[in-house]
Amino acid sequence: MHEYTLADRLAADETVLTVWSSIPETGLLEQFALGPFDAVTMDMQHGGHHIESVLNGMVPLIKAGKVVAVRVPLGDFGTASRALDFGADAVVAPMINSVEDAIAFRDAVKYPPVGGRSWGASRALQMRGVTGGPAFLKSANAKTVSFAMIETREAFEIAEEIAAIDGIDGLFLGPSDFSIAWSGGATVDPALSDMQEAVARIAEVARSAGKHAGAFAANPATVQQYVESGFRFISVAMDFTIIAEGQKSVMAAAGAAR
Ligand code: 3PY
Ligand code: MG
Repeated sequence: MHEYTLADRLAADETVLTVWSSIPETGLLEQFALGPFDAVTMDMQHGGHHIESVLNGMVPLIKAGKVVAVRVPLGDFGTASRALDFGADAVVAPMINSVEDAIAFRDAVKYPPVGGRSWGASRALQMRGVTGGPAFLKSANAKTVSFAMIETREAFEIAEEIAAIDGIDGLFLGPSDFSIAWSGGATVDPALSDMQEAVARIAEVARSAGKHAGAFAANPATVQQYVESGFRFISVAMDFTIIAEGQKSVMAAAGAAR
């Protein structure tokens, strides 16, 4: 089994690229365990992942030394705590729109004295090869990463306050929801040009607070733009897009484009 690595890699300012996993199949996650992505983010908010697929799906990934992140359902911080108990490296909480939301999230995922996470991480200890509760208690807050998603104008306005909270390790941009908010509901467009300065500002706010910046790149061609802005944990593509593109490219290579 492998130790947690995401926190160390981000602290070293490495870029960690993740696939966004929506299809709750361990067999598919095994393929990502063998593939080129640094990380897999299992999506329980809009994707099909559920508690059992997260529990089972992270096994081949951890064995292969991949970073495992879980995006939890809206407002479901208890599930964030469980994902960490199972052995996840990182948890991503959507729509953190107030300091109260951020504190409730923090309290569920960080042990005292930082938060109020409840003890029960036996599986994480086993999966991560940690011997003894006290050793885990001592290191878990620093080794696991909590990302608060910034997806609305309210969140953007208080991003500095959210980033300053002890136990919130990073801000994570959700560009689709952010574009809906930015345009007052007129459109959904992660590439919205008049929003990009605010997008870069999210990374700047996180980094100046000594925290990490993450983002969902709706288009892999925008990953470098996010890197240049200071984002380091970046989703490159969704699983079903990869499968759709792969099918098309195989058929095209066979001279049978459909
Ligand atoms: C968004 O872009 O709103 C997201 O939540 C990414 O999945
Ligand atoms: Mg969103």
